[in-house]
Amino acid sequence: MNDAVLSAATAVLVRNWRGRHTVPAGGLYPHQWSWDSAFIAIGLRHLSPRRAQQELDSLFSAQWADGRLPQIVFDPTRDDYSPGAKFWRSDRIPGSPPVSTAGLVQPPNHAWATLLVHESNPSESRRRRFLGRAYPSLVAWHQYLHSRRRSPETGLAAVVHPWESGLDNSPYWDSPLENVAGSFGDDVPRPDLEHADATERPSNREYGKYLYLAARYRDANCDDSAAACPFRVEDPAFNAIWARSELALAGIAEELGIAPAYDHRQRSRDITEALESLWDEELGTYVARDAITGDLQKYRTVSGLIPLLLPEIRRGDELDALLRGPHFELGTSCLVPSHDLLAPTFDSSRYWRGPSWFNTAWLLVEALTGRGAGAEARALASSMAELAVLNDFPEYVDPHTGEPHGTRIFSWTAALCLDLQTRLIDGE
Ligand code: 9WN
Repeated sequence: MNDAVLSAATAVLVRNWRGRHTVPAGGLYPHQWSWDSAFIAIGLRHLSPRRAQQELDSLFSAQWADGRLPQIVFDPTRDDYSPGAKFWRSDRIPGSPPVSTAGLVQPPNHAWATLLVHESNPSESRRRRFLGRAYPSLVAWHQYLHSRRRSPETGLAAVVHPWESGLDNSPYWDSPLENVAGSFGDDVPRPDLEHADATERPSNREYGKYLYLAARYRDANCDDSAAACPFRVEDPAFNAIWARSELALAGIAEELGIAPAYDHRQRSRDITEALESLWDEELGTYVARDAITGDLQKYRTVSGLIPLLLPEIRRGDELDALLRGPHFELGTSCLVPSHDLLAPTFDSSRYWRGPSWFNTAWLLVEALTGRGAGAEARALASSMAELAVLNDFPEYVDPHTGEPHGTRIFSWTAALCLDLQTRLIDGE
């Protein structure tokens, strides 16, 4: 099994490599995606630390003048994804990079991935001055989040579009999206449906809102002011990943032997503390908050469990219990469902409204390891490998049956299984 995982995962990453970056999947996602690249680099580092560095370097070279790392860097030879380069026309937006990109962002897992890539081969990393090049980009990226996305009142960063969360059609966004008055309507381009079944993807109604919000943001030159952003939501996973990456930035500055640009550990603590305002006592989990209405979005989702990653999170014991209880059934369900198994809104095949994903499972393997639950972490890692190899590295699976959904030959599924196989399972 071990060799089968390694060789099959390697084949996926070789097939999806495009010279300087890896596409998430050749058909459905033919460009470079931001948080995908960071997850992919975490796996690639075991095959080729140099390729893992290139993966991140190519994303950093698409950074905007204000520090943002874009959600998508477009491959100019592909015009079969919507919304693509022609929709964004980023060359007309002040501060955009020389390559075509989307104007939105994705969760900030990059500093964490950068440190992990360095640690896989420190001498090669030092020889190529990888961290020295990455650190200023990562600081600028985090400062963008701090200065342009963070609310001084809550201390948390907001996403201005569901795509920015990476958990695109989570029930968290239902009510904030309903409050957005405009829409492109239901008749929108859906090239994604050529690669995945309509029952496994967001609805046309959601896409109408997605495109409206993206166009409005683009037309405001991707300015983060309230007028350009009728959707602003503070998400637990986005902020927890940011706090985790601040710890990695501290480690990078230490490794470089330089004075940090600011106190990264303090910032991580500040975000961790700020997350407490997302705690919902009744549900026993962190939830998202609509930053416009102030309303908590009362759903149990995998996003609310991700703060378990943070060493100083206050409600760790409650989250541990939630993860193992009937709503997520760690050890019984396949991986970790993206949404509460018992909720009326749960849907076992539709994208982020129920199916289990490999990146969130990887994040929870890390969280469990950090909390001393090594046996459960290894069991979760083993079931990731098994489900991945059996089903051609699917994008997501049914939490009850393990049936694969979405696209196949999906890069982060391969990369993260490869990482855990190498580090946790074979490394035992
Ligand atoms: C929009 C690439 C991306 C992931 C997201 C996932 C999905 C895109 C889409 O695919 O989103 O960004 O077209 O549905 O939700 O997390 O980064 O793999």
